[in-house]
Amino acid sequence: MNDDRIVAQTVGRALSTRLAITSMGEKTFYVTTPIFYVNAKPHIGHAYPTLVADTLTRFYRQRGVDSYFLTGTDEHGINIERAAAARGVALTKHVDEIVDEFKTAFAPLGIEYDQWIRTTDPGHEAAVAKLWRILDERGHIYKSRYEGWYCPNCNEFKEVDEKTSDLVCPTHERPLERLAEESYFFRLSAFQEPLLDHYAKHPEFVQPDVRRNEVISFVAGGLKDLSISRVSVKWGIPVPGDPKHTIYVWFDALSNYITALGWGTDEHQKFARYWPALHLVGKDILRMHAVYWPAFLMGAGIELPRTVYAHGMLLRGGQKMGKSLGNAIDLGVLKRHFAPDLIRYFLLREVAFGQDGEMTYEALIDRSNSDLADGLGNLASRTLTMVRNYFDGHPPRLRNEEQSETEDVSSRIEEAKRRFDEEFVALNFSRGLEAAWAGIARVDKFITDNQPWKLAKDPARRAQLESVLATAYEALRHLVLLVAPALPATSREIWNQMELAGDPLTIDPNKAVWGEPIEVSKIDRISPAFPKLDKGKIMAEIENENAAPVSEGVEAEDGGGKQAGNESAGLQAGMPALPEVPALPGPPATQIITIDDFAKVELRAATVLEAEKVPKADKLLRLIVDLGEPQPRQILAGIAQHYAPEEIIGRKIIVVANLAPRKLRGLESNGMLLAASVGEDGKPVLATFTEDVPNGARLK
Ligand code: ME8
Repeated sequence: MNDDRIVAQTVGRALSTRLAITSMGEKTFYVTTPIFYVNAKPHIGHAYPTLVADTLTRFYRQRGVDSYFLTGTDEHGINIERAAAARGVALTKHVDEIVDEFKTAFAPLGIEYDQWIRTTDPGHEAAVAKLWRILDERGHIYKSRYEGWYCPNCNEFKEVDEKTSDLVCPTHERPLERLAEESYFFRLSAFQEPLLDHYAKHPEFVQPDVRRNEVISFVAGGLKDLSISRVSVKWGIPVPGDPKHTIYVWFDALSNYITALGWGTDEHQKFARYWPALHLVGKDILRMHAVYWPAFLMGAGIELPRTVYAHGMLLRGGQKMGKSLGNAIDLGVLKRHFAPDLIRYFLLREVAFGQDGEMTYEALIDRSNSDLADGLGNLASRTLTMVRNYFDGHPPRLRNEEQSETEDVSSRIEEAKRRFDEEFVALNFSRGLEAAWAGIARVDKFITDNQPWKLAKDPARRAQLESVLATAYEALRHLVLLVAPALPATSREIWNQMELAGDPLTIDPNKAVWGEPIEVSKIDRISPAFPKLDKGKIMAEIENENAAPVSEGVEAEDGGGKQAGNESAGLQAGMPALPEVPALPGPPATQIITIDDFAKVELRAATVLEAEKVPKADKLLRLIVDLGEPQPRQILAGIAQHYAPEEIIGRKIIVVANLAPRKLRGLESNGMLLAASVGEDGKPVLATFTEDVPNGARLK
């Protein structure tokens, strides 16, 4: 397809206005997750938007909407280059291994995506270059020079006041890097008004509202042109016509949402069929999605996404879980102790989508026991057990002359179905599930009030017993269909135990009619769908695992928790054994540290102001050094046998400035000087500079 046709086709569609975040009236549904950096192991934070996307896709598909779910990996850029270097592994081998690890980690959660895009896919690379050329031809790109600060972990240029800033990335708490190089720029400033206009006309474009307001005030505050190429980064897509430049990794990554559908190629049928998308993104990457991405698309004349929805962060101890802090819940631990549907349910029910939410193993166990074991699981097993015991496994069916109580149950179930759909369409998963559980509670109460176990003892009340169990069984059928997108594995399991025909994930709950004829076989195999979890036992097992040595996987870039160990006896009863995430091969941890490990060490230039021997200590010198700080520091150094005090006064040295203070011979040492250990006796030779360096200058 030529560029003009792409533009004409997409601009036409861009004019249509949509008010709902997602809509049941649409023929197609397209949902995306962020594509994940392959610089660290996957953790539950990555799985979060992915399993939400999976649930939504299953929800729409079950209701007959032609749906497409895209996820994948962001594989270019300086942070990936460094992660591979830190492991001492070739780049292509590194990215392939981490991609496999992501896929293997997601599979046990029941995540079934339609496509896994990789930014190293040749088709993607060609389409990104095409998008660049279109923007260039339309005059949106120019060459200039970038000078400023950059966070290699965010892959973001940072606006900082050099006088007041500590030059550390607030998100990653790591030093910013100085960049001064030739760069291509995108005329983002020209899109301020068109973007504001789009936000005003399409309130659904950025959601939730609180995030929309943030984006509007950011854009209203003025937009600067965006640097979109790097000469100092080689691992990426070359700029068309100027291959010394590499396309900025966010330009490359954001394009995945259309390149995956074949945009810019002759195979663009999926683009025509599914675009525009619902983008699920973490609130940490909202600006790129709600400002840069639509501006690129507008510039190229491509229809904008339908909605960019920013979800909240999963927290641990009040802090964002993630690779930076290394506090993320490990997918290996989750997999060993908790059934996938329980993890899905917890994240959808406990964490209000759009807001931050704390995740703990204890809360996971509590939710499982209250809502799943005692709620849905108990309703299923007691209903099916009574059908087996009182009706030889043949569920009684409803008759026309049912009483008003049965009618009340059916109308509550219909109400649950209506509310569930309304909330899921608005991405309020927690409230949707709450509605389904209100239905479960109503059926439970109905059973308890009618005491079928008593009715079963009296042959004269057989018809009443039939009516009670027919109602319970029918309600369960509707409820299982309803919760199937959130609990795919256990819904299928209960459905099979109910001996119903078909797959609950392909039956639209809104088309299931109360009391309709159904195909059902004899029930005889009943087992609890959600066994009750023993909190004390599981917590002790998890703690033991954390204490025990585990097989070390490589923590690329900044790590993120330990590698999963072997399958333990804690595997949940009734759950199939799941494949272990393979440990990535790599050099032993003692030889290789990551760039972030190194970045933790603060090395600074200093001048020795004073030096004297410490009384009664042969080896120690007490030094007063100038580190460019308001007050000089005291440092104790074990060099007295090799350096006389007067020999080193005035010397320029290198100090580890962020070592915890330590007391030696009653004196506090606030740092450590660097020296090489030379010869057989390990004589220290002080490290220094051959050029003039100001005190306090940082070594990197
Ligand atoms: O930002 N809670 O990739 P990334 C919830 N490659 N979600 C979390 C989370 C947490 N604690 N931690 C991570 C990138 N996430 C880019 C995206 S898209 C064109 C390019 C989720 O690997 C969250 O959605 O750093 C976050 O935005 C996403 O992981 C990206 O992680």
